[in-house]
Amino acid sequence: MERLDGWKNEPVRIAIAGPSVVGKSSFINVMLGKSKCDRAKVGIGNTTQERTFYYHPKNKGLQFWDLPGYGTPEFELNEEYLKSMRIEEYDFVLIMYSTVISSTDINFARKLMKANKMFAFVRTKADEFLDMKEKPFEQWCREAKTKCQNTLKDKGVSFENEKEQIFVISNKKPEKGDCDNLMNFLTENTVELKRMNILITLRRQTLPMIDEKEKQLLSRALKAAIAMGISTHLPIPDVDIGFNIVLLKHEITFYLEIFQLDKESLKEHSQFAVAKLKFCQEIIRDGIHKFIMHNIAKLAMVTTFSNVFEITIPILGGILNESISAARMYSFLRKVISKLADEARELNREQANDRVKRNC
Ligand SMILES: Nc1nc2c(ncn2[C@@H]2O[C@H](COP(=O)(O)OP(=O)(O)O)[C@@H](O)[C@H]2O)c(=O)[nH]1
Ligand SMILES: [Mg+2]
Repeated sequence: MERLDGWKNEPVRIAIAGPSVVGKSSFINVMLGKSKCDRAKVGIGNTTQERTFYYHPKNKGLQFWDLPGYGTPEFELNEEYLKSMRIEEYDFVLIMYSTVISSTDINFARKLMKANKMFAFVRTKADEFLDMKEKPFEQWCREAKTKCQNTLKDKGVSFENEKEQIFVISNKKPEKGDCDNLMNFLTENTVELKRMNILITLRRQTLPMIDEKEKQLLSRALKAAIAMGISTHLPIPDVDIGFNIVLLKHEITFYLEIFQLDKESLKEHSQFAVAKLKFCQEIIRDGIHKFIMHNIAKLAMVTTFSNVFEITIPILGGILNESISAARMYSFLRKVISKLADEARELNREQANDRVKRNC
């Protein structure tokens, strides 16, 4: 199991930079969810005096570093600032601005380019333009991005993937604008070993994130199943999985949390939506142990093959047993993962419908 959880030792560090009062601390609070995390202090002045990091209590692997706003007499953007902020340590730097990009922001971006750091520009407070009479919100967002892109181009700041590294968001209404795109961007651009840290922590769950979670978990399930198959020599097709039940419980608990379908996370949704999630309701109602005992035979359909192997090739039985029991575990875990992924998608759709209804 330790090897499976190797990603925990590879934290993702994201620096949130920009001048004061643009919404850096508010953004961190949106990303980590409102309920349980240590909230970043939001204010009207220089509320952040030194770099501070925040993580979700359940996962220390995704760290948001709240940097003191630059461009003030206290924090001029110079070599000393970059040194004390330890710019070299971050995986991503998000440069936040709220109305226009300043020459200080551009200088900062240039320094990041020089240091080969991945960065993106994020315009906050988009909600202030939600109910404009002149143009629809989506059009305003597109124009804001093009404007930012042109300004940067004029000043010689270029991205690998131009349009995709400029985001327009609202911390007050994260469902509007690019907040979800920004989370997808962070996930997509993180190396595989670190990716789980982003996936497990961010409270908003987009459809591409659910797909990615499913993919990552399937590859993890294969490793877990092999570990289980090797760690115990199961008498096949006996359903008594003894020691492996502990490992299976660990895996399924983890999947529920990853898809945000655990008991705690479900409390944040309407009972109407949650009632539709039959599969995870069954796990929660029966308890994971009972669920495994009831379902392992039904969901792991390779049992018949194992009988044949045992009868026909008794000498190779030992070796085959290992791979077959691994195959059974994998088949079981795969089905649990895909059913949970489907329910996470369903919940996502319900939430979207709910938002549309509330906005009507
Ligand atoms: N309307 C609106 N206000 C925001 C948004 N983000 C932050 N604010 C407000 O802007 C002020 C400064 O926010 P804060 O997060 O402390 O900014 P920081 O100094 O960059 O960390 C606070 O009053 C926030 O409530 C946003 O997206 N929309
Ligand atoms: Mg702040």
